[in-house]
Amino acid sequence: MSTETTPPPTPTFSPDLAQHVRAGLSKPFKALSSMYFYDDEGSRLFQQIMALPEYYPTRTEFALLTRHQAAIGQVLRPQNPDEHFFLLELGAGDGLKTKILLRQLLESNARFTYVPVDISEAALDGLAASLRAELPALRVEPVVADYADALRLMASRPGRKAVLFLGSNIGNFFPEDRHAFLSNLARPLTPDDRLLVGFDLQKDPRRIRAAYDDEQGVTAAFNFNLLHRLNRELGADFDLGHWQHYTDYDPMSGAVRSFLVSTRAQTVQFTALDWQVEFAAWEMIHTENSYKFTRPAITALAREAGLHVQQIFTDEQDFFADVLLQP
Ligand code: AVI
Repeated sequence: MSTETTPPPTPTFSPDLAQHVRAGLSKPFKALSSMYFYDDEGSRLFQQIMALPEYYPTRTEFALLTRHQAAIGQVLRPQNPDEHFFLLELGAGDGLKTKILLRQLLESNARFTYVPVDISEAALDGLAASLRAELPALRVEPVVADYADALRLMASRPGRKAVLFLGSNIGNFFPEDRHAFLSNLARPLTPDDRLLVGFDLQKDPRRIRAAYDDEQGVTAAFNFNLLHRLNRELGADFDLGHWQHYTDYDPMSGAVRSFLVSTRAQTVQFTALDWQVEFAAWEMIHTENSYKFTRPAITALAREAGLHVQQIFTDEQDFFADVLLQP
């Protein structure tokens, strides 16, 4: 019998993630990007968040799209009904809300190809399968990509485009990155193209805060999944028993900020990086921003990115806005 033991598997990790973690956890106020929430488990948890009673944005935007589907379908498609266009959706996820528009466009005989772009292959596979079953006539070309690659793809694709960036994903950027992102998104657009962006509006601060700190703890699990991911992919040894989820809402800036809080002094080893990080008791890692907007802020943001606000669609309670922007 061989006495050899199987060597432990060498963790394979993304150099981008490794570099990001080293940089982020070396800052005076430690920070990690919420972009790394969305591995397959994170995407699954986000699906659960969207169904939570406290998490109003998804249901509200769903109601908004249902309410304004005919008008939105009309402004997204070219005036010439025979002209083909690409309906490109950045951060498509499960596409539940978008199906309202897809149905509307199909029923009005629009000629288009739906290009859902998402960072999670599992989420896109699920979406493609459900679209095949529910909307067999739809032309779909899913693309697994992050936002930067999606922007490159968009710029390289000839033909008319209607770009969807729904769900208040725009709120997850820092203000300076948000500006750069929207400017990059606007650059390849021609006056014939369309851009529909979802913004969560400022409202009762308690309602906003509750949406990011739900009773069942699903948002906490979503935040903790980032540490599980680092344990899995970078051989880290975060002990989840010594971390808490913490969220606050600052009405002055409109930012919901989420943190992971170290409840005691601790050292975390990253085996795959041959590196370790010290955390003081109650030190935090900033993990996410979810900005809430006012109408003047949306108009100013659009203008700075070289875009005009053409139309604002809102829900009955004025909680959420899908804004049509054009160069
Ligand atoms: C994806 N994004 C718009 C969500 C938001 O509301 O900022 C992510 C999220 N984070 C915690 N709950 C939901």
